[in-house]
Amino acid sequence: MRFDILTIFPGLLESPLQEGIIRRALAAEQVRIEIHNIRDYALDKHAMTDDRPFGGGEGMVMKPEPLAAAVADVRRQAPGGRVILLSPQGRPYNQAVAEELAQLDHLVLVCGRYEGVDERFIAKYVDEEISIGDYILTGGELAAMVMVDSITRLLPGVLGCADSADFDTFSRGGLKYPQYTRPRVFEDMAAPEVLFSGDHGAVAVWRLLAEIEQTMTKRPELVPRMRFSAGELKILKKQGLLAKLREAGWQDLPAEH
Ligand code: 9D3
Repeated sequence: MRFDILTIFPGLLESPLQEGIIRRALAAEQVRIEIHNIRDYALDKHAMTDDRPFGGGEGMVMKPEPLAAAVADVRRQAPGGRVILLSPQGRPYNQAVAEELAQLDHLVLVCGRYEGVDERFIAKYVDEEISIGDYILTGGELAAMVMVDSITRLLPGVLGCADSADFDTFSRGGLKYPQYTRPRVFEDMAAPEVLFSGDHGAVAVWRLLAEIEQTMTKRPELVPRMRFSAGELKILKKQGLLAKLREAGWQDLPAEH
């Protein structure tokens, strides 16, 4: 996967890419990330990237020409990427969108600033607008980082098998079970006894029940979409939990995959 990121604040994007899994994926050339300073594509001697809105009003608007020149330069280097504008008006981002975009091999992420971007640039150059949620950021840079982070970890070979263990939880559609590590007793709180039993079956049952409890308590709206294997359903039936799940809106629908 190649990401090209267009921004007037390249410094905002540098350090998140220099640590952890993203750094490792860059070193292994599983992902390539090119940051472009929009200011380098400004035409006038002051390198202006924004201007006052036609019709008056608060704030500034990003000028179309530097953005268009930056996209043209990216296309010269690597044709054919999907151009995404990070914008409060965009399609809501979630794991399904991340999985969809992880299938592509080139994304061009345009980070807006100020009150917005000249609509003519959007009309001609932008394939899609994406928002990362209903809260107000100061610009698209952190949103672009959220996309790079969430998409990169989905690319083949980026996560080791151990890291990708959360796959089973996502496939179940609810929250993950609580985790514990040493010390066994922390500030008078002991970790659950079953985790020391050495009984892998008992641990699996405890984790299954803990996931249902976590989801019902913290994210009840996710319960209706939870999916269980035949083996898990047998356990839940034995535990008398199916009625409780149904009360919470759960329906035993056939698996989607
Ligand atoms: C105060 C200005 N707002 C008027 C209601 C409009 C506005 C313009 C630009 C609000 C935020 C921004 C900057 N935000 C982004 O560029 C952005 C964003 C966001 O704010 N929330 C969630 N996802 C995204 S993606 C890009």
